[in-house]
Amino acid sequence: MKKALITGVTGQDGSYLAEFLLEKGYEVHGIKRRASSLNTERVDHIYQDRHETNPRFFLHYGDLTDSSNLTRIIKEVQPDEVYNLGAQSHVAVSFECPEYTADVDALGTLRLLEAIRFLGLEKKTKFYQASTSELYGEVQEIPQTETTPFHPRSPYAVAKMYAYWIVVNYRESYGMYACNGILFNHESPRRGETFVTRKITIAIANISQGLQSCLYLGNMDALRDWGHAKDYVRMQWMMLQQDVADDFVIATGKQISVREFVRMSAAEAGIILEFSGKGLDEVATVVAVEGDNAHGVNVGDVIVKVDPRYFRPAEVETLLGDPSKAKEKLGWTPEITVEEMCAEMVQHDLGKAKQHAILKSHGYDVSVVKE
Ligand code: NDP
Ligand code: GDR
Repeated sequence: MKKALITGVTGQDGSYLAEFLLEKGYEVHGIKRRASSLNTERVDHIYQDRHETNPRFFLHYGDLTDSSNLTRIIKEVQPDEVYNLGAQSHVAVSFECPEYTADVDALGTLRLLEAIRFLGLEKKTKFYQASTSELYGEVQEIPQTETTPFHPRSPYAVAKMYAYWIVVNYRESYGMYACNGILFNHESPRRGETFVTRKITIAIANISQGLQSCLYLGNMDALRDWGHAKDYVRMQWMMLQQDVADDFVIATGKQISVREFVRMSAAEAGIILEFSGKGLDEVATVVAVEGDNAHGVNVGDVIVKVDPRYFRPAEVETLLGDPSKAKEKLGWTPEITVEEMCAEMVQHDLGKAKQHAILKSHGYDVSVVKE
C-alpha cells in the first residue's frame, strides 16, 4: 500500500486530495495545525478513529515552521509521496504578514525537502509542490506556459517563487523526484470564505435570502482562469506517477473577470444584475428577479459596491494559463467548467443561507460571513 503525506490537509485542496488518494487505496497521512477552535471541518467526513479496523487516514499535529516536527513525521511515516499543499495562501494577507508568509511558504518547502534528504529518502519519496500562477504576476506573455518568465507581485508570490526554485534545485542537485504544479486559481464549495469567488457566492446566497444587503468588492476588472479543485488534485497525483519529474501548468485556458463571476453567481440565484458607474463608483443594481429563490431582493436594489479596502498594493490584473503540456504529456483535461463550478458553489451556499434564514425567522441569532 502506497503512503502519502499531505501538508495542508485541512485546506480546500488537501481535503479533495485526501479523498482522492483514499479512493486510490493509499494510506494517507495529513499534517494539521493546533488551533484554539476545530479546523478539520473539511476532512471530518473521512476521519477514521484509530480504533477502527485498518484505518488508512491519519492526522498528525505539525507546522511548516517547525523543522524537527516535520523531520519526525516524515521519519515515522516513510511516505512514498509528499504533497506540500500547506501555505499561508491568501495574497492580500501576505501584504499584512510578509515575514510569516515567507517562513511558511518559502522556508517551509525547504524544511520538507531537507528532511527528506537528511533522512536518506531522496530516492524513495516523490515530492509535489503547490506552485502558483501568481508567479507570473505582471504577465510577460499571454497565455502563460511553463516557459513564461516570472514577475511576482506580492510577498506570497515571492515566497512561492523561492519554493519553486528550491524544488528545481533539489531535483537537479540530488536527483530527487520533485515537481512543481503551476496551478491557476481553482475553487469549489470548500474554498476559503475570503477568496473572491466564495466571498461572492456566499454573499449572493445571503442577499437572496435577505440576510445581507450588500457585497463590497475590490478590483472587479481582475481576470482569472478559474477551474475546479477536484480536477486539479487529480492532476497533482498524475504528476507524481511519471517516470521523470517535471513541472506543469494546470489551467482551463479560459478567463473571466471578477465582475462576470458576480453576474453569473447572481443569475444562478435568480438575480439579474446591471453594472453601472466606473472605478470607486461602480455598483450593480437588480434589474429582474427570476424564480422563487431570491425573495430577499427587489428590482432597483443596489447589492454590489466597491470598497477600496480590498484593493492590493500591487495587483495581478490578468492570468490565463495554457495547459497544453499537461494535456499532451499526461492526458489531463479539466472536466468541470467555470459555469458548472459557479452553479455548484451558489447552490451549496444557497442551501446554507436558507437554513440560516429559517433559524433567523424563529428568533435565533445567525452570523454571516461578510469579508
Ligand atoms: P487553503 O488556504 O485552503 O489551505 C491551506 C492549508 O495550509 C490549510 O490546511 C492550512 O491549515 C495549512 N497551513 C497554513 N499555514 C500552515 C503552517 N504554518 N503549517 C502547516 N500548515 C499550514 O489553500 P488551498 O487548498 O486553496 O491551496 C493549497 C495550496 O495550493 C496552497 O499552498 C496554495 O498556496 C496553493 N495554490 C492554490 C491555488 C488555488 O487557487 N486554490 C492556486 C495555486 C496554488 P489551516 O486549515 O489550519 O488554516
Ligand atoms: P488570488 O485569489 O489573489 O488570485 O489568489 P483571490 O480570490 O483572493 O483574488 C482574485 C482576484 O479578485 C480580486 N478581488 C478580490 N479578492 C478578494 N479576495 N476579495 C475581494 O473582495 C476582492 N475584490 C476583488 C483580487 O484583487 C484578485 O485580483 C488565489 C489564491 O488561492 C492563491 O493561493 C493562489 O496561488 C492563486 O489564487 C492562484
